[in-house]
Amino acid sequence: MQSLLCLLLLCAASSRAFPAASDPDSEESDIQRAEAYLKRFYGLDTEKKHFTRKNGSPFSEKLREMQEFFGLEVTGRLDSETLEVMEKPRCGVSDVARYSITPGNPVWKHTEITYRILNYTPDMAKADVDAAIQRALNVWADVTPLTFTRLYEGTADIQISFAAGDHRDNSPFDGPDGLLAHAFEPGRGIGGDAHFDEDERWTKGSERYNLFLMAAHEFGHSLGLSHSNDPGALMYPTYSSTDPDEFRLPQDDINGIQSLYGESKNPVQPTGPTTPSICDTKVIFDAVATLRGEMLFLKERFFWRRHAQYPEAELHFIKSFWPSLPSDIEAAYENPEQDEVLIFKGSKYWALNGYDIVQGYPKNIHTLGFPTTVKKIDAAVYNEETGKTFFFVGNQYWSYDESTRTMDQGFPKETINDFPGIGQKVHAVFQSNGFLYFFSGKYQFEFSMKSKRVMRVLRNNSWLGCQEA
Ligand SMILES: [Ca+2]
Ligand SMILES: [Ca+2]
Ligand SMILES: [Ca+2]
Ligand SMILES: [Zn+2]
Ligand SMILES: [Zn+2]
Repeated sequence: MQSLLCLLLLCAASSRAFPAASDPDSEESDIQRAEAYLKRFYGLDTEKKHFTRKNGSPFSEKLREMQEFFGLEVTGRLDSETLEVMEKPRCGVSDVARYSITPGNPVWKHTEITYRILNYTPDMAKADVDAAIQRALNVWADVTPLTFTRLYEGTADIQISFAAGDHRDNSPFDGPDGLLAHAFEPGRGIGGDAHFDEDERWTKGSERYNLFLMAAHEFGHSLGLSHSNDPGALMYPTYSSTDPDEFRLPQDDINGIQSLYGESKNPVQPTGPTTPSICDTKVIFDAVATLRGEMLFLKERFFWRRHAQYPEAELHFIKSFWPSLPSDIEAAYENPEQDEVLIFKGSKYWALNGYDIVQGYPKNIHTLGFPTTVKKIDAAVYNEETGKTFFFVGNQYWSYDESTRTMDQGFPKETINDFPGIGQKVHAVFQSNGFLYFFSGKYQFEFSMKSKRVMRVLRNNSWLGCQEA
């Protein structure tokens, strides 16, 4: 388990830095793995005569379909990015609607749904399994008129079980990782049932794989939802990198389930988080920092990673790169001399060295010399020319000397006095080519350090590479 996680992180860290392996043996096995993936999740028919992988062949067409679904560059070629996504642990249900001939999705005709837990995993206490299943069903009950009643005998609509390998439904599991679980759409018999791969280690905490998160996803299928291509959605096919304690059902899933069953009877309709868009011109970033020539734009559970050679920024979960970091980061800056990115939230801060968190962190911001009246940092940026880091707090800023590791005398000062034009609270700031880019409310200000003035006002999303007109 631990080694898979490291492998994934390594892949993520190195995918852009190194070309894909060109060893012909590994290339052939990559292609075979890709074929198996497309066969299972995209209905690729490998039994057809004259099967080829040429451009325009069924293989490359299905590959394009898969690349489009996951928001990858649509090339029809098996590149390292595509392989990386195929390696991710995921749900066993296909990404294309299985009964495309039947219009609409099958749904339950009754609202009082029954469920039964047929057996338990030895990985968790029974009471914890019961609680995870119940909470996962409540995720859906909270936003629909559906109710879930537990049966202890007989046949329920949703029969829940743990099984390993072949378990007689023509959809065998595959040992640890890979396929984690699957569920059947509403219907009689096996319809609605949810199966969890017993070869996984199921947990109630944040370690992989959290049973509640996976069950909430599977019950979406049990109720008639198919996979969503919104990377922030619960119904996205790969295992969610969300803190189970902070989980809230995303709006995309609420819209999906309500289109099948209608709104909840609750007088206040629940709403959920939406996945940020690179085309939102007024996006408010929590923090922005550079990282080894790339740019990181942090927002809620996510960050965009902008690589100079690629036209569009990629959206990732913070947790999929740094599992122990919280969401809603408040400030971040890169200190290239130390090769560290410092991340701030509340009175805590973390030092990242690439994809590792430096030992001994988080630390308290007051160890940097802030008085106890400072409860959090709004934005931070390192100035390469002076070796000073500016911390912005409200309408004031502080200057920290990285070489002596002390706060400079005479601070805080009013931001507007030293950065004319930057009068509001600073949400995020970073440095590039001698300019500071201040994000303040709906606008971004390009501030020249030389001439000490704002040169341009930009849209907040100007760095993300939105392709829309
Ligand atoms: Ca059933
Ligand atoms: Ca598995
Ligand atoms: Ca901020
Ligand atoms: Zn699924
Ligand atoms: Zn099964």
